[in-house]
Amino acid sequence: MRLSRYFLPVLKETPSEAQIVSHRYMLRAGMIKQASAGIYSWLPLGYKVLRNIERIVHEEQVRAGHIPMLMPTLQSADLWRESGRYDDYGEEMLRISDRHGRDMLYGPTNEELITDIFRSHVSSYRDLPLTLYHIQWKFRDEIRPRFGVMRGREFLMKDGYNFDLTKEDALHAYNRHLVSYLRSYERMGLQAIPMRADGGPIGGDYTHEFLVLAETGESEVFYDSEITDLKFGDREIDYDDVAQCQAVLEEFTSRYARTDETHDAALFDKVPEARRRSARGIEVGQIFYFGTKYSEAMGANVQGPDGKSVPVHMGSHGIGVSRLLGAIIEASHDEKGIIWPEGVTPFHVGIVNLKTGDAEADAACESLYKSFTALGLEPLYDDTNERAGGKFATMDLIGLPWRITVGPRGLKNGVVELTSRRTGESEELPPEQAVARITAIYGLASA
Ligand code: 5CA
Repeated sequence: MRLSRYFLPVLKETPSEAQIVSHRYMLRAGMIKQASAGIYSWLPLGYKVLRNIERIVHEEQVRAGHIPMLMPTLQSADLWRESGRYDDYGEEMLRISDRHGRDMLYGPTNEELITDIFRSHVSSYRDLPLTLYHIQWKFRDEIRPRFGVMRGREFLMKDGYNFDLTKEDALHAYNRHLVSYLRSYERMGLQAIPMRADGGPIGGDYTHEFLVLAETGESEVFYDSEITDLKFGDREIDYDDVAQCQAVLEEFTSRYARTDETHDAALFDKVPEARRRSARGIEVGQIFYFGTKYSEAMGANVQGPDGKSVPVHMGSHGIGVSRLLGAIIEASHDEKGIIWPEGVTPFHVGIVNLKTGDAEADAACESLYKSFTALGLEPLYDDTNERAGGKFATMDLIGLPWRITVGPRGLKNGVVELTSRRTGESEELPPEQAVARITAIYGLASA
């Protein structure tokens, strides 16, 4: 993309309404614009990152054997009356009536809708196990929407639902989700720690939240510091291997780690004092096993191997896709702006032309641009007439992990400058080598 043709409405001033750094940078970098309280338009740069996060979530869910689909945002109140949650959900639910006076609602989650789909089409244990998921907008009429996309009213969530014959099978589904979430967050450059939590309006008392530690987080958490040393990394995992998934769950949940809702001071005291931590965290996901809560209420039964009809065991599993943008920025920024991890960056590399209009500099930039594009990478080329200082400030603010600076002086010696946004370190090297370096970083074979 050429910056001269892009839509990147960068703000010079810090917006006064933004209280936390991720919200400030998302507004300043022209990623989002508030449409009304807790509801945002996703401008091109923000939209790109949102799509990248979605892609990682999809890839990891499909890898775990879960099946993508799409359910609507608007739902009929009748299904929620069946589960009993229409009255329970309270003021957070946005209730609407259509022209015929039918009660509708903007879905805050989808347990009812998916259970209805399941009971309409599945009646035998032979069709199990089954895990369906979608990535769809949700609406919760939060009393205090704040911090930009972090606590929105309209927000994008991945929600997945497993249907199993037995509790053991459903717990395996729970473990599969835990593993796939660890992988997903690490690919986004985040450490998200599973912590024992509370079921809330979803239900069930077996649930973990995934928390990214950050001072601006809304949750208070207590944990054994040893847990922060754990990494999933690139180990192989067979999602059908029950013991292997169980072992990962045990590895990541055996140490003390709880949100304030389930915090147990007596148990916490057993952790050696030097390792006891209390901190703030951002909840970026939650997994639940709730047994037959919805299947019993809504008659989602299957015929078991013995011919008896039994309600299925279920769980639901959510990732806060839009909230993750805020969480990633909270975890990865400096005083100049955002620092995107390679896995989610909106453009792979920025190209800064120090002297737009200079024939040699223009040609060198064009050549870099073409090389990256041919390799399937997306460069953002600043071909505007802005001063060099302004160009650098914009690149630093929008946080592309790599920048190539091209100017007449360097070109005389046959070199450009490659700069890491994270470390600030720069290196001069011939353009072809800069391309090779970047392609290697993104795991592609260079030309
Ligand atoms: N049905 C279950 C799992 S699919 C469910 O709704 N779980 S949840 O309530 O925990 O939401 C899942 C994730 O959505 C949360 O972990 C959080 O990351 C994100 N989320 C929840 N509320 C908001 C909100 N108001 N703004 C942005 N993200 C939110």
